[in-house]
Amino acid sequence: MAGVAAYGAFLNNKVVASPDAYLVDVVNPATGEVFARLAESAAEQVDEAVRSARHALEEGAWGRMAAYERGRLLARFGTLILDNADELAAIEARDTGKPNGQAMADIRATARYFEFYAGAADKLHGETIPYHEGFFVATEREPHGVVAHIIPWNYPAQMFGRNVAPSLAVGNAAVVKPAEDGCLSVLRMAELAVEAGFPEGALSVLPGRGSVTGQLLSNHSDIDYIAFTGSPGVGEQIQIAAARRAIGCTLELGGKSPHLLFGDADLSVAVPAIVNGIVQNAGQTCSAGSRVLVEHAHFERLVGALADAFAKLQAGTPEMNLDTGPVINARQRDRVEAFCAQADSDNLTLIAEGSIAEDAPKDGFFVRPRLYGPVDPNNIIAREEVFGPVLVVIPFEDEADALRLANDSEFGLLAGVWTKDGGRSMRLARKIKAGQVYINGFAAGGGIELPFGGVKRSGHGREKGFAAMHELSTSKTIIHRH
Ligand code: TAP
Repeated sequence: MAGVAAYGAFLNNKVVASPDAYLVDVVNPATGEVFARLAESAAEQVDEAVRSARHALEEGAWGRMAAYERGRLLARFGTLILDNADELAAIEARDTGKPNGQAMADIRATARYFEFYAGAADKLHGETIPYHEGFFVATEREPHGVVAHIIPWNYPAQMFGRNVAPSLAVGNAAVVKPAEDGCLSVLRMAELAVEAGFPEGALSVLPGRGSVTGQLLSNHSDIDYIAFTGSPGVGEQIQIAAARRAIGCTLELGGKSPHLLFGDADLSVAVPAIVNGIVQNAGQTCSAGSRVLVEHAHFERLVGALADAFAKLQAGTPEMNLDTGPVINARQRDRVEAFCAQADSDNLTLIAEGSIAEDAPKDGFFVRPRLYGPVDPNNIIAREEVFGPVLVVIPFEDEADALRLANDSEFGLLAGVWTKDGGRSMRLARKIKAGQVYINGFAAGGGIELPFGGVKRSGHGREKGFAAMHELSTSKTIIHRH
C-alpha cells in the first residue's frame, strides 16, 4: 500500500521483516484509516528470538553482566524514553487514539518503570538460613531465563515498561509479543534499548496476531516463563501452555472492580476519582472501577453527583484532548455497544450519558460514556468486563451488604472504599477479595512501586514494585558443608 509505513520484528537489535510475511493493517482508531502495516512474526522469527535470548543468557554479554550494570542500562533506557517522549507520545496517541495528555502521561509512566527498576536491580538478594553445625546455607535469586511477555493494546508503552523493566532488572532475556493493535511505541522503544546499550538477545519484539505469533511463542519449547496480560479466555490457554511444560506464568486478566460509596464519603474527591476510574482510556483499563455500590439511604444525592459529572463527559480525537478518546478498534466498539443494547432491552435506566465531540471523525471508533442504574447485580452488564466507558450503579443497604456485593464477582483486581469511618474502611479493606484496595482514593493501575495483580478470575502473580522482581525470578538454595 503506497505511503503506508511497514514495520517488522525487532531481533538481534535490528528491526527485520521477512519479505513473504503476512501483513497486519494498523488502523488509527480516531479516524478508521490504515496508516501502517506490520509484518507478522512467523515460526522462523519466534525461533530466532528465543534462540538469541538463550544465547544472550548462556554465552553472550547479558548473562555475565553484574546486577548494577543492568541497572545502569535500565537507567539510560529510562532517560532515553523521556528524551524521546514527544515522539513516543505521538506514536502512542495515533496507534491507540488516546488523548494526547494521556499518551504523554503513559510515556512518562513507562520511563518511571525503567527508573524504578534501574535502582532496584542490585537490591534483589537472598537470605542465609541457620542449619546444622558444619553447614552454611544461603538462598540466591536467579532469573527464570527466557521470558515470554505477551501484552495487550490498552496501554502498550506502559505494559512494555511494567513487564520488561523488572524482567531485565533481574537478568531475564525478554521476548515481547505486543498486541497487533498497539505495538508501534514498543518497536520504537526497542530501538532506544539498543542506544541505551542492551546487548543482542536481551530484548526482542515479535509483532503479529495472537492466534499466530502469540501461540507460537507461548507454546515454544525453550521458554522458561510466561507473563501474560489480557483476556481471561486467552489467559486460560496460556496457563495450559505453561502447565504442559511445568513452567511458571503470571496472569493479569482484568476485572469488574467495585467502588463502595457510603453516605459520609467526601464527594468532592470521590466523584472525580470514580468517573476518571472508568472513563480513563475509554474504560479499557483492567483495573477500571466499573461497578459503583451506593448506600441506598443516600442514593439520590450520591448518584445525582455522578450523573452531573457523566453528562459533561466528551469523547474526541487525541488532538482534542478531551475526557476520553475512541476505543481501540471496530470490534471493541461493537462489543461495548452490544452491552449497552442489551442494557436497553433489559429496560435498565440510563441515568446519564456523555457525548462524542461534534467534529470527531465519523469513522472513528467513539462510544458515549454511560451511567446505568439501579442495576440488578445479576445483570450481565454488572458481571462482565465491558472494557468501555460504562459504569453501573448498584444500591446496598449496609456494610455487610456492600461487602457481599463487592465480593459477588468472578473477578478480584481492585476496589475503592469511600467513607470517613476509619474502622469501617479497614474492616472492608481486609475482607474484600481483591489484589489492591484503595481507601478514599482510586487510581486505576496507578503506582509503579505498589504490588499489583488479582485474585480469582483476575489472575495470579504480582506485577510492579519489588513483587514483580520476585515473580520474575526464582530461588536457589546453596547448602555448603564445611
Ligand atoms: P486478548 O486476545 O487476550 O489479547 C491480549 C494479548 O494476547 C495480545 O497481545 C494478543 O495478541 C495475545 N493473544 C491473543 N490470542 C492469543 C493466543 N491464543 N495465544 C497467545 N497470545 C494471544 O485480548 P483482546 O481480544 O485484545 O481483548 C478482549 C477482551 O480482553 C477485552 O474486551 C477486555 O475485556 C480484555 N482485556 C483485558 C486486558 C487487561 S489489561 N487485563 C487487556 C486487553 C483486553 P493480538 O491482540 O495481537 O491478537
